[in-house]
Amino acid sequence: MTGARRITVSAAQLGPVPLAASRAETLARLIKLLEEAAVAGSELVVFPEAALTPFFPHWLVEDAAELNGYYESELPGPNTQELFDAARELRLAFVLGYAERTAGDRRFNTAVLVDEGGEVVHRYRKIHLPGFRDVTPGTPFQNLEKRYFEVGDLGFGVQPWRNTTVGLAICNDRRWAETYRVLALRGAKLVCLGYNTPATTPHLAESDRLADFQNHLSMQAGAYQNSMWVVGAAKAGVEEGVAQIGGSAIIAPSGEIIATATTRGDELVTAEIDLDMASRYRRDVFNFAQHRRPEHYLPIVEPVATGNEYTETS
Ligand code: ING
Repeated sequence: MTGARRITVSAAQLGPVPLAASRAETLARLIKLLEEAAVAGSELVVFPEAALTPFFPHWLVEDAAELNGYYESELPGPNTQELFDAARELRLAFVLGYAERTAGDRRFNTAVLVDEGGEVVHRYRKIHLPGFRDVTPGTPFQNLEKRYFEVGDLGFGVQPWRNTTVGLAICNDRRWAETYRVLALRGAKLVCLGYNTPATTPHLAESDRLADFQNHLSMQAGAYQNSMWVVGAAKAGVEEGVAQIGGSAIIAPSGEIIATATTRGDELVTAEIDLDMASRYRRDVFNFAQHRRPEHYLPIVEPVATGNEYTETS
């Protein structure tokens, strides 16, 4: 396709990050994936959510010093400088998910876009925090993101990068239609997101058999309904006793999965993507200006009570 705007991108799936692993050992795995991406001709590498540490919201951490050890107070900093240096040397841009602790001791589940010059050019703080503030007794693992993170305060921003516009999201965000629609309304054509997704959901066991399906469903629907490319990178495998899905994928504005991981370990998933496909679908199918009519979506007619509305007690 002559003149098309084609770039090569990678989802850098990670297997488990054990508690026993040193920060240096983990960082070496990310750098190895960067090097693989450079050999594959990739220009942007997407790492998972919480890529530098185990996903500590899966358990209760009561010791303050231990808890602080999971966050980064500076980026780049002592735990990430080598990654930034390697990416800059390889002229690779990357997205990194990590636990952020601000100078004012505010804590967020964060992802940053770092350009090929090693500059943090965009930051996103996770808005849809699943799970709870307090421990759920009797479940095999927890999700305490509401305990360890604040709701993101940056909204869904977009960042021009190379000849496209990038938006970031994190994990549970990908399940919510608003994530993609708001990014699309703001001009994003490429959404990069990382996730740590358990293969079982203690509060909704019936969905367990659908964990992989609902992962791809969420990203494929978001990509198609908003004419976007979506790159999703998993932290996969059994991490501190919690089995997590893989399924890292590169998904086209057509909704098709054009590349996906086949393991639950460290695995680079790379594809050359045609950015103009996003423009074609936005021009012909999801042309917001021509076809979308938000002014007609309201007022919502109050539903006539039929007696089968969902209530907490039903
Ligand atoms: N993890 C999970 C996710 O959204 C989850 C939590 C799993 C919520 C399954 C609902 C159903 O993929 C994170 N970290 O958000």
